[in-house]
Amino acid sequence: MSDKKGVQQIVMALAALGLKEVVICPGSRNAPFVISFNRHPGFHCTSIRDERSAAFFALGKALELNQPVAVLCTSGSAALNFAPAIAEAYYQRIPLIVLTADRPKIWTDQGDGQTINQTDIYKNYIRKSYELNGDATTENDLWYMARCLSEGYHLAACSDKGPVHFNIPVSEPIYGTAIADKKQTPRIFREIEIEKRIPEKEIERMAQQFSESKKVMLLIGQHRPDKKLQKVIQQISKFENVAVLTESTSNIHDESFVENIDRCITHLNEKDAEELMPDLLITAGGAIVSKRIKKLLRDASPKYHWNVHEGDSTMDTYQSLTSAVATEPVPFFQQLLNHIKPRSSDYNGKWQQLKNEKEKLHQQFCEQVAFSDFKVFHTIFNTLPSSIHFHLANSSVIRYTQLFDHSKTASAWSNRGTCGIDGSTSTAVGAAMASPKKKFVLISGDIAFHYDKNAFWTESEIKNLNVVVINNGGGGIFRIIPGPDTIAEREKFIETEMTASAEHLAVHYGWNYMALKEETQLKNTLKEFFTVATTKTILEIFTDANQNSFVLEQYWKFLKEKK
Ligand SMILES: Cc1ncc(C[n+]2csc(CCOP(=O)(O)OP(=O)(O)O)c2C)c(N)n1
Repeated sequence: MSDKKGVQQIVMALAALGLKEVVICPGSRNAPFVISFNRHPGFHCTSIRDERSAAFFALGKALELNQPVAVLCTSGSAALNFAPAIAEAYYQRIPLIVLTADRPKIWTDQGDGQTINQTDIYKNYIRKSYELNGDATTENDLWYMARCLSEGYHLAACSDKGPVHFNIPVSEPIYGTAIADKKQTPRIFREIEIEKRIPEKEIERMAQQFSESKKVMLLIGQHRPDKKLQKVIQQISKFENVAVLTESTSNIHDESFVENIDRCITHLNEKDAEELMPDLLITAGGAIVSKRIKKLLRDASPKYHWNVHEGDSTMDTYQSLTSAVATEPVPFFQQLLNHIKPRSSDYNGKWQQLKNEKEKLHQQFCEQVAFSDFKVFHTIFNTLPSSIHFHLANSSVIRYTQLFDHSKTASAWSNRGTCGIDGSTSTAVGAAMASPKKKFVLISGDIAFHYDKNAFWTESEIKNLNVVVINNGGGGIFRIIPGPDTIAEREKFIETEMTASAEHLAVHYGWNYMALKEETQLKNTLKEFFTVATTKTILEIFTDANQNSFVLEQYWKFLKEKK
């Protein structure tokens, strides 16, 4: 290992705490850590050059493995480049252990190269930041480091999931090595996870609210696939007064769920809106994509709103929160299920009727729809085999996905913590590398794809990822949301029209490339892409920006007028 006792202590403590994956960015100041992580048998190290991409890659791995992943960089602006992924991890509550090497503090702001003030550098987006001394040698200092690492690791992994930062100044010389002192076993501690149960009196009060409500809406946001969650929500959905609304990223499915929210609620008249909005809203999971359901619920202001979330239960997205339930959804819903009684209501029936009507109209529209982004998504979701794990870039990709039957996806994920376009590809690459037996497909717009092209700048072999790039000549989202079309600056400054393709990039990084420009080959090409295409294939589908917005507008009109 490095001959620095402080560095040895940090690396050995992280090993003892259970860390396995370390993503390493190049540099010199972090060399003592590079040496120590790489030579320690407990770690799998991946080298990624671009720090922004590396941190998203680590996020994708942590997401997939459901355990902390560390990302390490040298001092200076390298550390700042971790920031976008740290913010994403913060809002998605994904455990990232951020390790930044630093120069000795006495040299901050004294004209030394690659030296910036790294203390609290991520202060708004981090669960906790620690300063550790890589040059530490005394027993007390070494104990202090192991204590901070234990606390931070468990914070990230369990008690307040998310990113935790350790900034570690080390002085020169930095390349010395030594046999680690076996007697120097860091004394770490573990935090015991507590199973939370709602007190009986409370759950009875809540069950009472449930039973008195003729209209109960369960709205499930982004959640990793969870069979137990699916099962308990299916059980609750059998109650007549319950409607369950989900999105592609909820990753739970059932015939009785309303899985295409916007399809059902766009253009609701006042009477229907009143009938369909709940008396009791129960939310669980992370981000909700649909802006329309947020607006409807805010306007409706349900009598009760319970937000069931281990860490963000007090988030009052719908301006109507009455109970913040700070627990995991599965035990809560299981407990609730034991207390609630059926009551007669036509609420579920009304939602099912609406859903079926819109489903028919949707199918009719799809049968005659012209070649466009809409048609591409329709064909993707009609062709995909059930074994594929999707990563969906922001922004029109994740929105189109909500309009189609996504029940066949093995899983769907999107960086909806900050909704950035800066790391979708790197996240997908990280997830794919973490689960080599699964098949992944990233669907991305052209701008998001080019933004994060350094995701492919890795020597590690990617074996289970393909990419669909929807090239609509710029930020297509700005043609399908209201507003940008009212200003002259749209094309140049907002949509940022562009003509580049992904072809040269594919060649540059040794990926296969397929292009599709017309409808005739769409179905067959997608079938081939999903089933036959070898991995590391980029399929670029070119669509017309004007046509895309026109078709989507027609779709909403069709759903409304044909009622
Ligand atoms: C880092 C970052 N910068 C800017 C934005 C604003 N933004 C949201 S979507 C988008 C355009 C995305 O275009 P593209 O990837 O082509 O996808 P499309 O909308 O065409 O599906 C932009 C610039 C953002 N979300 N994140």
